[in-house]
Amino acid sequence: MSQEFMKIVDLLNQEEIKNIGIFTHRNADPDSVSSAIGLKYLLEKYAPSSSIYLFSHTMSNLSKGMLDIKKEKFLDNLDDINLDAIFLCDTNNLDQIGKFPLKSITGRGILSFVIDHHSHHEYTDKVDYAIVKKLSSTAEILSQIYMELKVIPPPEIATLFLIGMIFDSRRFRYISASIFSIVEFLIQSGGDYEKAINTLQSPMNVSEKMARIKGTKRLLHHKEGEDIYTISYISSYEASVARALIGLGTDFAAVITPHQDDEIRISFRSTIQFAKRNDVNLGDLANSIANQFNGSGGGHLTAAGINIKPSNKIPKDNEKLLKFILKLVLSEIKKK
Ligand SMILES: [Mn+2]
Repeated sequence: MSQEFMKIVDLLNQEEIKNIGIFTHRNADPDSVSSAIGLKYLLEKYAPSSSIYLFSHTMSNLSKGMLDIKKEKFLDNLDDINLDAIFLCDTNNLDQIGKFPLKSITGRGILSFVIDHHSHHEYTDKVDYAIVKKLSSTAEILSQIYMELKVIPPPEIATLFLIGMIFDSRRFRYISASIFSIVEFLIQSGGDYEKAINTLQSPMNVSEKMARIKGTKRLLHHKEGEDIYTISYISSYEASVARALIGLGTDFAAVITPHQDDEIRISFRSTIQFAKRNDVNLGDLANSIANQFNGSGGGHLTAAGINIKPSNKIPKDNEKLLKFILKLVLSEIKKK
């Protein structure tokens, strides 16, 4: 992996790169924040004549807490920074990064790179170089690059990497063969495991709890063979509601935020058994559904999401919307 990273470094050093922007997905989670900061530190070492900026559209509360461990500023607009190179970190396409007008600048010959662990997206084929690995987190990809390059991360960055890895691996539920040797490397570099765990233990706020309760009340459920599908809608915290539904015992959950800020978001979750039984990867399912509505989607085997624009094809009535999405999901799964 370090060889792949050095290819990026070569590309950066071949041209006169003044400003590099690192972008991550909207509602940046702990993995994206830790990997973006870790990437910035690495680039400061390997492309020392460039200025490196971090950008995020929005950030989860958990992630904001991580910025107390390592003070870094994430910008929410491009202002008058002229970027010569961009990185997408923990995301693989321009639709996921939110409001930044990158589509208009990427045509102008700036370098673009992807470092990510989500299921494949077409955009990755168009960039100058992409490091995409099926590991449980992007923090793990970056930690491994550090390890191979023998770069010892500062203790705060090692702690952030631990947080990203613990979060995205669902506390080591999803692991790779090398994850524990990477954890060992991070701890030996001064990473604080206890602090990492504590940072992830922030209590759920009242609005999230209410969202889970409302989401459960509005449920549409459907049984197909062994599988129980649940579909619901809520104005925010859709990912949390979907996780809660899996916790309740359902095999598949889709939670919709109908017409929020002129977009519809849907969070999908399933159990591993569901994914195996139906031979389905929710990241691919989300991408396929999003493409039918000119939206964007993607994710992992058992967790994914989409963003689409409201259109005449999509019912405005919430009850009808639930049935509509259930039908779409079932037809995607039957395609298999
Ligand atoms: Mn991630």
